[in-house]
Amino acid sequence: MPHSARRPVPGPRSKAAGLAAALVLLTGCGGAEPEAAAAPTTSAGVGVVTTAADGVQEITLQTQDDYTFVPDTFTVAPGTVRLTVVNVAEQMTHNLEFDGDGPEPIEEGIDFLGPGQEETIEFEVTAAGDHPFTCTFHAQLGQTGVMTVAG
Ligand SMILES: [Cu+2]
Repeated sequence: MPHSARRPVPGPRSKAAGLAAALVLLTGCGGAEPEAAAAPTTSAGVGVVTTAADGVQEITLQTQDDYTFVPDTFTVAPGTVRLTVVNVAEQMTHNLEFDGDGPEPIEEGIDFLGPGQEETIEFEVTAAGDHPFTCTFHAQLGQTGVMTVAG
C-alpha cells in the first residue's frame, strides 16, 4: 500500500495548498476558541526530517499566533541541513536565530517572517550536540527550541 509520507517532498505550491486545506479544516470546526489559544495545528510533513532528491536532509518547522516553534526539538544527522520555517500566523511575526551555544557556530538564520510567509535556510553541521535556537522577538515568552545533531 503506497504511503503518502514517503512521496517526494512537496514543492512550495503544494505546501501552500496543504496549509490552505488545514486552514479550511480549522475554520470548519466552528469552535468558539480564540485562535491564539487554540492548540497548534501542524500541516502534514511539519517536523519530519526527510531527504530531498539532492541528498540534503530537510526539516520544516511551523510558527503560528503563539510563542512556540512546532516542533521545538528535532534531530538531524551531520551534513547539510535545509531548514524551512512556515509561519501560518494571521498576525504574528517571528524569526529564528541560533544562539551560538552549540558545538559549532551556525550563522544562518531567518531575520523576519511575517504572517503567511515561509523561508528556507541551508547550513552545514559536522559536530554532534545541541544547538539552541530562539525567536528573538519572543525569547522572553519562551519561544525557543533545540536542534540536536546526532552523534
Ligand atoms: Cu516569535
